[in-house]
Amino acid sequence: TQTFKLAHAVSTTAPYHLGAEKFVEILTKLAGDRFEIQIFPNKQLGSERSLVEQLQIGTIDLVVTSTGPLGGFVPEMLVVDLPFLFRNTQHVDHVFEGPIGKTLLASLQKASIQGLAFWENGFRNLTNNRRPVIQPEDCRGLIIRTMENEVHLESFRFLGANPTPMAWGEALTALKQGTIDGQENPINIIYTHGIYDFQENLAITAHFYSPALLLMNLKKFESLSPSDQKIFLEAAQVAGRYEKEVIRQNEAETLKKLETLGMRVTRPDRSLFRKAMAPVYEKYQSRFGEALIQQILDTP
Ligand code: EAX
Repeated sequence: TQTFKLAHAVSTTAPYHLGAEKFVEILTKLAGDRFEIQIFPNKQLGSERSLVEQLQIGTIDLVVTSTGPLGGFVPEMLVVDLPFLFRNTQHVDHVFEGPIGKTLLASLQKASIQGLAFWENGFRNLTNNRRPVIQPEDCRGLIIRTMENEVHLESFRFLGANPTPMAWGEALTALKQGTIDGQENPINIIYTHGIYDFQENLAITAHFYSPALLLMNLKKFESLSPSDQKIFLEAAQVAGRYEKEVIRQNEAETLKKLETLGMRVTRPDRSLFRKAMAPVYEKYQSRFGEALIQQILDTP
């Protein structure tokens, strides 16, 4: 039996963890007990950026992560983090299951990473402890934690907020200590990390779509036989579809739970936020190429 270490940085109730367990289940169904996957959840082996670094050198074999920190390893990945780029989950699936997704997965190889499949973190919403957010002006001066992602940081600067980049573990501590005013994450992350305990206001801005990925150390992937590589890719794909369904089917119900748990939910006019963040496109389309951004926007 070949043993692989799989790590992630979210709680064991979060969809990434459920997806990782599904991946193991499917792999076992397809390959019997030839592979043993040990899951290290909940930031045990470090933050997402650190997990990707360890994946590159091979001390960790598989990682589930958001694309948040990936732009620092593979600049092409940053295009997916542009605000209001994805219209809905159907648009998301058409992009990431099509040629654009394949190209993005291939771009990871030069960083010693094999992208096995796109999973999902989700559309990101804004929480804060200072005031309900109805329009961009309400964000003025708010100290908002963002992921370590320059497109996210720039987008919040254009919004008039005061963004500060942090790993997720640091963000949780800062939220508990009240040293920051807010953060932004999908509903499933807000719920599975108890953010409702220390954040009062939730604005359904859905300002970024946050993809996730199941990644594998490239050398380890290439050491597999061609048929076993197919098995790993197939298991990653099927587990990814399961993980997306878990997020999407529970979204409405989880949002109701957040309200019951005391969060005050606002539904701002998202077009105001899109307009406020739009200048970040000018800043980045020279880097990503207008063609790729247009290709994503034109995907049905
Ligand atoms: O990947 O760091 C973040 O805010 C991520 O969205 C979260 O931990 C899941």
